[in-house]
Amino acid sequence: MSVYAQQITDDLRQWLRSQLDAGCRPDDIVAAMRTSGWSEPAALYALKEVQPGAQLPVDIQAPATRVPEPALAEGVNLIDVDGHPVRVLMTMKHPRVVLFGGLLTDEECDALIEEARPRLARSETVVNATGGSEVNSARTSDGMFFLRGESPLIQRIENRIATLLNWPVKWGEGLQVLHYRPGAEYKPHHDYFDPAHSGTDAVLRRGGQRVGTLVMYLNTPARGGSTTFPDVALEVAAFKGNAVFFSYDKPQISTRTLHGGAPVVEGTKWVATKWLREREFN
Ligand code: PD2
Ligand code: ZN
Repeated sequence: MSVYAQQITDDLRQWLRSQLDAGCRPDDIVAAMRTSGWSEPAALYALKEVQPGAQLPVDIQAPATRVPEPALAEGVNLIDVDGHPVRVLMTMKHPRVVLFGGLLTDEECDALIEEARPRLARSETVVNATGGSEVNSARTSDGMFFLRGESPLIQRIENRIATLLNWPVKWGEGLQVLHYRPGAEYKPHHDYFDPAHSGTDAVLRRGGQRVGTLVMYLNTPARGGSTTFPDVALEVAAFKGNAVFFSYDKPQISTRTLHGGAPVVEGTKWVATKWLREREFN
């Protein structure tokens, strides 16, 4: 059984539909899923998703959404990620926030900036009504997206993130690099897509919700540019090579994951953001 067995993938949906089309009884389908590692509630939930009207034996609640999470046994302050040591500088439970030290080397930060620089353009934000994007005064940085696995450097960083956060590379969006000049900021927002907005359905078709964010600092701004979490009055200073991770198991403000990029006061700020989805993002 794969460790991701409890995740409802397109392959699973297809298999479930084929079983139902072939006239299999829900009980038998669930029994088959249980033999390959599914818990009964999760199997029933998956079945309900492909056949909303199905008569199932019990009333099903959605199982908790899995989220990315580093392997942090109690007291762990250093994680060896395939030979690369990553320090654990701070953890918080609610919101789930982990601050990593030395996730990227100085050379990796510099190289990422140089790969991104020629492709920077004014950053856009998602337009909730349509799911498209537009320039917005809440976000005054320049940015660009890499394709997943686009270069050997990107591959190396993506593999490290996947191992650190126990989340498959394919379930992540392409890396985004942002450059903030003095005065530039990213006003507080949530990274998940608001289910109440009409454009969200279209966005979710590609990989489901965002469930985690990793913001990697590629330089150390002279002053300003910290990442803030206003709900809990937390401020994370930007230091080259460090990264702040936070996760959200539902697209709700109760996750306390409102966060922003404070204005850069002096110097500039470079970050790379990796957003992680519920399932494969293509
Ligand atoms: O640059 C940041 O500190 C920041 C703050 C809030 C980045 C993001 N959000 C993001 O890329 O989502
Ligand atoms: Zn954000």
